[in-house]
Amino acid sequence: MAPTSPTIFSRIIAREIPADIVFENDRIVAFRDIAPQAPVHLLVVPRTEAYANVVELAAADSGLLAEIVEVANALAAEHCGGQFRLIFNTGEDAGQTVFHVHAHVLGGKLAEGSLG
Ligand code: D5M
Repeated sequence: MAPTSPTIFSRIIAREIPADIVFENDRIVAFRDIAPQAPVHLLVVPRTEAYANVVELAAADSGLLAEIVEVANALAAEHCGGQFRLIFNTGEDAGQTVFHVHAHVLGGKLAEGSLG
């Protein structure tokens, strides 16, 4: 599927669509996933929609990628005791549905049948 602009995440960041936002700063916004796959399931998203996936982000702005990891770690400390799974689905066949790079932060006891 071709990426669309603005992405649904840009619309959340612009407050055009409601979301349960748990963190924001000038570069990053984090909110609860609408379809949680674990007791804690947060999405950490850069405000920019310039990068469709983590490979593009890493190539262009590794500092922003590092900030996403830092925010994920801080949110995991706050929401699920500091232990978490960090997932960047990359490509449609890998399950990516929103082509605006985002990290899934999964914590708590994982659902039966999930990876791991
Ligand atoms: O992950 C995209 C994720 O985005 C998926 O887990 C659902 C979530 N999503 C989609 N729409 C919303 C809204 N409106 N609020 C919160 N979460 C949402 P991917 O890795 O692309 O499959």
